[in-house]
Amino acid sequence: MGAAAQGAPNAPNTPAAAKAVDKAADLATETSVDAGQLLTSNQGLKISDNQNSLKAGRRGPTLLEDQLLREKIMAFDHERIPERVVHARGAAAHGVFRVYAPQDSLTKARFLNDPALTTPVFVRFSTVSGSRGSADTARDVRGFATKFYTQEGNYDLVGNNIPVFFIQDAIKFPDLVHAAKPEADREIPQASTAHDTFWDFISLVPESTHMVMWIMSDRAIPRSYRMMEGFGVHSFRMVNAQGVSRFVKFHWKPLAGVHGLAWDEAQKLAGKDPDFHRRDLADAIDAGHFPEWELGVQVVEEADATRFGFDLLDATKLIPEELVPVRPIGKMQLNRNPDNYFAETEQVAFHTGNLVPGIDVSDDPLLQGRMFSYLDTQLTRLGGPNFHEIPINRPVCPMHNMNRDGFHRQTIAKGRINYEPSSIDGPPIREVPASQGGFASFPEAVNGPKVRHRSETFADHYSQATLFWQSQTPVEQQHIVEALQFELAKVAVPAVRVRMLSNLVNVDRELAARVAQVLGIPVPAASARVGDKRYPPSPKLSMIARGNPTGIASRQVAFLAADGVDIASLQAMKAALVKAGAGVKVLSTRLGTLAGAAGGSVPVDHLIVTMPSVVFDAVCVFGGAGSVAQLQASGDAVHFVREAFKHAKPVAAMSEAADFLKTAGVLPGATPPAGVSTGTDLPALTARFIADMGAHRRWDRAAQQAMAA
Ligand code: HDE
Repeated sequence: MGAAAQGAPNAPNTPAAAKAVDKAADLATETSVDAGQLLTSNQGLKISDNQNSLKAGRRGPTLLEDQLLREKIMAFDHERIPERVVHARGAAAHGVFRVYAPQDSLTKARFLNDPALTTPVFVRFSTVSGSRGSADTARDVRGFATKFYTQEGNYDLVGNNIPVFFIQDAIKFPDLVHAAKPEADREIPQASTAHDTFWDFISLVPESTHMVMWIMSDRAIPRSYRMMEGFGVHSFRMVNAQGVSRFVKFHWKPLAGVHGLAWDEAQKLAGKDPDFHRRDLADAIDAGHFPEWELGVQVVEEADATRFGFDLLDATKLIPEELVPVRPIGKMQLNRNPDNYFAETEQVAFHTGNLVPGIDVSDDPLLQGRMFSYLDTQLTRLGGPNFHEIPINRPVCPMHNMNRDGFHRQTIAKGRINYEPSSIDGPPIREVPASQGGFASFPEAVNGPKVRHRSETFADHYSQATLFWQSQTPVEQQHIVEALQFELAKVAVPAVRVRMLSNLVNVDRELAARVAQVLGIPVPAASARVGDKRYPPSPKLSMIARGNPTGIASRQVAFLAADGVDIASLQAMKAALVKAGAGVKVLSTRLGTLAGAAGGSVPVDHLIVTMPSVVFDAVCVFGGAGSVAQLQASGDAVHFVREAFKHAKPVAAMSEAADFLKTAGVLPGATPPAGVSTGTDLPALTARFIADMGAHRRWDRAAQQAMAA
């Protein structure tokens, strides 16, 4: 453990010592730079030959005594640790959190009470069901796990990008995950729920219906980790200094808006750039486009736990924001990429039980199971009980206790006292009363018989699924219908499809009918249901109706060009887009530089075939007769624009490049389809293009369904 770490054994944890520590400085004590150094063994022995093992004779067998070969191969053989049983695929970043104003009426948590305090954070985003090497853009819920390195200890908010969950009780989690993961006999399909076992389980567990609506929506194929909401999902408690406890639901609201991919695009990205989200996060931070989220809370008095017609302890339910507004309390910014994927992103260990005074858990039976699971899983994954000493996991405040020994212990605890209480060898280690900052669980009164039982207040499985459906815009509803058609069409067992449709009838008859029509089966009778609460639609549940900012910072734009291009227009458009924060790449059919129609040259960034349309947000084609003719002759260029069009992306063409759009079939008549801009007036074209990009996609573009790409 680094000497500068506040968690070092000799650091006192008296209040006077508890000053802010920069997590980056803490990690720096462990950071090593190999560049320019002399090559040594693990023991520091300088190595003279790293190319050849030690042999008996020039062509003879390798000697057992070759300690250098043995050490190197030993390290290599053990580079892998077990991947996370869920959320194996992820990417992370460092950042900071700051509260806007003291939240003392709500919580005594110090990091939520001092606006002058900057709390370091480490955030890991993930998919759930795919393995570590799976594609980023699978249809799946995304993990959104935040570790706050507070002065009172680490606080982990281990959430998702969807505010509800599939199941109500932790005892069903292994079944859910088994059903969603690749099927047990052949281990296929990878990172996809479009298979029999998932829908078999889901159709038999109607409490999952609300969550199913969310994962069939575009929330499950985000454009970027930076463009997702985050949710604590469960009701947690906040407790103030007077001991008053209230329920809170946590929300992360991205300042970049909430945006999704097209499903066809997500599938293609899985092959063309499986690291799409990972790359997007790292590139945005490298470019200085630091992702930001506001932390918000919905607060409910404990006495009101069932006032809204559902139970706040039921993780398949949300509180509509129109019922209880989200109160913004602070802001998080991610501003530094990890230095080493394994040391930081892979070894970070989150735990719902990492709490600080002023934040506590509720009796939600799903959360209760998580309180057990997270510590338990790290024992196997990180190889013993000392994972809290791994640099990314250790707190920035002092840490002292009598936990001892075990695999990989780093701390050298001095003296013979390894128990508490003690009276010899100096002043004893001592407890801290709650009044002085010690953690004390909220003294909730509990009684009742010991039973295996699901509360009757959890029984209504469909009303909020209907709320979600009815809160979507028509385009979003269409995407949900198409996702259900896709997934259920991949189910081979007819009875599973029918049973799922019976559940969907309870959500909305028309929804079930639209799915059934493509499956080629009649709409079955509704399955049994309990409860029928009517909610007014909640626009905040819609990615579109919620309202999003229209800036284009960090959006990626492709310029298609070839020799003979109108360089002046290309440069002027590029300058305008870059000024607005977008990234621009020139793509062509060959690398090198392109000659301009009126002289000059422009460098090519990528071949069209290596950077497909799916990795861009928008595409612009430039004039110059020679350039247009070459692009018209390139199947890859034509496909690029057709595909961008199919995925509802803004397409622009300057002057005679409109002919190229005609060749590509995206400009069928005199009036351009929505989000397709042409013209000879560069400033006007640029303004339209930027406005279209700010709206993300033209999902309403009528012709894209028919586009073959
Ligand atoms: Fe997790 N979950 N989970 N989970 N979870 C894990 O912990 C578990 C649940 C979530 O980036 C595991 O270290 C149970 C809900 C995230 O490292 C494991 C139940 C939510 C991450 C585990 C749930 C989450 C995990 C696997 C049902 C949203 C990734 C590896 C009772 C609120 C954290 C690990 C990271 C990871 C258990 C349900 C979020 C096995 C038993 C609901 C974001 O401990």
